[in-house]
Amino acid sequence: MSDQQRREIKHDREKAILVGVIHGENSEFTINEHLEELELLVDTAGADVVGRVTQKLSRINPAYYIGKGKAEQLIHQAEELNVSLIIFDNDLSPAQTKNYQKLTEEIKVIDRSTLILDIFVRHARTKEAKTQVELAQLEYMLPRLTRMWTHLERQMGGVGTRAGAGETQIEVDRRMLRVRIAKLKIELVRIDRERDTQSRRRKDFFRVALVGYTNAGKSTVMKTISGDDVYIQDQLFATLDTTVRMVKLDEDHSILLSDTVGFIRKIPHHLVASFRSTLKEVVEADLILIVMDASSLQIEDHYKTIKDVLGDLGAGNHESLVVLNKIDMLEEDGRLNYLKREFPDGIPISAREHLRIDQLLEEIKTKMSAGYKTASFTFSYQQGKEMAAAQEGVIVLDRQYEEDGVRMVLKGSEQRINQISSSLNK
Ligand SMILES: Nc1nc2c(ncn2[C@@H]2O[C@H](COP(=O)(O)OP(=O)(O)OP(=O)(O)O)[C@@H](O)[C@H]2O)c(=O)[nH]1
Ligand SMILES: [Mg+2]
Repeated sequence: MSDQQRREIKHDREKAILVGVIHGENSEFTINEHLEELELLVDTAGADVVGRVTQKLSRINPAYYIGKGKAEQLIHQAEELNVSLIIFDNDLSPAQTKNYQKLTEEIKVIDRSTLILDIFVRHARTKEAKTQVELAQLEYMLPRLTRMWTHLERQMGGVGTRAGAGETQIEVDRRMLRVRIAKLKIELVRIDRERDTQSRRRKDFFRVALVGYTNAGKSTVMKTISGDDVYIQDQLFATLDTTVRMVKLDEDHSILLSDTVGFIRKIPHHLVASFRSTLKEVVEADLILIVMDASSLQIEDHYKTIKDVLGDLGAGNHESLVVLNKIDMLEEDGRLNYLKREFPDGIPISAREHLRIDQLLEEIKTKMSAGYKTASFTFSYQQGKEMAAAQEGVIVLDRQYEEDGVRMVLKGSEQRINQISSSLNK
């Protein structure tokens, strides 16, 4: 792309103002960090931030979120700056969204969830991701859909109105939306069933899932460990699907490694719900690698978000390892010491610079051997019943028919293998 083209593209980008509210426990510092993240989201969605507005509030205004005077001032400022987009870091209620539409026809006033959904629409590539995103978007829109809104949507384009679902939304009323939602749900059940068949085949392997905040470097870890070319971008939600790769750690240890969609603070509830089938690989994993960006000052918040989403998915108590990625970015030792205190079992690595990857692989192997054990057993030809019972819930790695009986090498959880041994030694 030439500089000229790049300038033109830049020129086409919409301008946005961000709004954050200092309220309750949230300090000004926290709000600024949140707005920093919101700015990254806006950039990923293809718009430029030209201003930030914050207001300290003891009470949220049900009509405009911020005070009415402040809301009018905000619209005025946006008009002056030629801004077409105002984005609240907090979720706006359907009523608040409608009230803003009464204040301005030209400027779109949206919230963080709408923006995240918009990015998901842009980044969805596979049929599954597209279906899931559309479902989440329609469910989010349903209570917010009004005549006036659809009328406005028709005139506006760009961020926040991008039509994956938008086209349908313009044409149809709520009832039609509900029909579409029902259809998408059926479609997802079908996709889910297909995934089930695939995942049954994967059951015999040790499955490791990469999870983490968006942009933490999950796909880079995947690339470094598997050696495969995967999609890596310095933007939020580059990955929306699940990729699974068979990785041979050494002669005795092979794992199935999966990389999937990242998490974010206040991720819209509908999104997590509709991405359940994509996230199945996480739910079924034997080991979860929680990949964190060690250079982020919001690392504790990120960790909390990840734990919350894992809990929601029913994977809160899975075996896990904390991976502190991007340590090449840490400038002072103090920071590393702090991280070591905060995450005593964390494994510091740099996926991009290939630093300490061996240590990570060793830790994975340790977890594997803790969970899995291989043992060899010989069954006499009279022990047909015992032999059949022993094969339940384990993997038969080898089977040899010898003179005195059948020799089998079995692999399974430590508990299961010990159980077989003691039943045979009785
Ligand atoms: N400095 C540094 N940058 C890294 C490292 N690992 C990844 N990155 C960069 O971080 C950015 C995000 O990396 P990805 O691997 O796409 O992150 P992800 O977690 O898969 O992100 P999403 O799929 O968008 O959720 C890219 O620009 C990477 O080059 C690292 O160890 N050090
Ligand atoms: Mg990724």
